[in-house]
Amino acid sequence: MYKIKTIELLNTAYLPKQLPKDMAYRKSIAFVGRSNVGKSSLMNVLFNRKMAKVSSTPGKTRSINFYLINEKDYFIDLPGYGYARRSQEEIKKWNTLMNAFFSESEGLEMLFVLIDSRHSLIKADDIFFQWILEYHVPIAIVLTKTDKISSQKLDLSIQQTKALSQPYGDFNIFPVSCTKRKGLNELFKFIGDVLV
Ligand SMILES: Nc1nc2c(ncn2[C@@H]2O[C@H](COP(=O)(O)OP(=O)(O)O)[C@@H](O)[C@H]2O)c(=O)[nH]1
Ligand SMILES: [Mg+2]
Repeated sequence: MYKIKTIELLNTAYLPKQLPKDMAYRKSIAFVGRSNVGKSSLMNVLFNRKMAKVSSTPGKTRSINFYLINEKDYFIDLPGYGYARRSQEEIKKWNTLMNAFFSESEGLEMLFVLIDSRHSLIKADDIFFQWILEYHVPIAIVLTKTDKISSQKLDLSIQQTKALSQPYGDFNIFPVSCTKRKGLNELFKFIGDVLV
């Protein structure tokens, strides 16, 4: 079980040159997903305090935020993808920054890809999975907002997510609800195994 004792927002990078030098050797986990999938909410419940901004306007975060946890590990908040109203210029910036990040992320022990449990994988997620494949990073899926669907629908969503993500790998799937605080223990246990 991973226990968070201290949290410090150490670094915010908008450009590749702003990425922290120690990210190559610090053990880290990162979170990514479509805009509005519930990434900030999940990080806040994991942190048990409001560090990440929960937004009503999607597509706001364009930076990579590095949270130093327990003075040794990084929890990394990556900018969302699949936001329809993003300009070509912004997409290019996202690509450049994310490419630089994943090219230097030897310390990355797990990338959590957040998927909305109501929709499972949609086109934007497929595009991301295809893009991330070449970096060979370990991936796990977090199904978010499970309080919004029935338990039968959730079972279906898990099966569907397993099937749709199969072409990209055999990933662990963690269903969570931030509002109902469900599935968090399983996630912390997994994080504990990952960041030994
Ligand atoms: N019902 C429900 N709503 C959620 C949950 N997680 C996030 N939300 C809502 O979804 C919206 C987007 O959340 P946010 O964390 O800002 O998403 P982000 O853009 O991925 O960082 C907000 O209105 C949240 O309150 C959840 O587990 N259950
Ligand atoms: Mg956010």
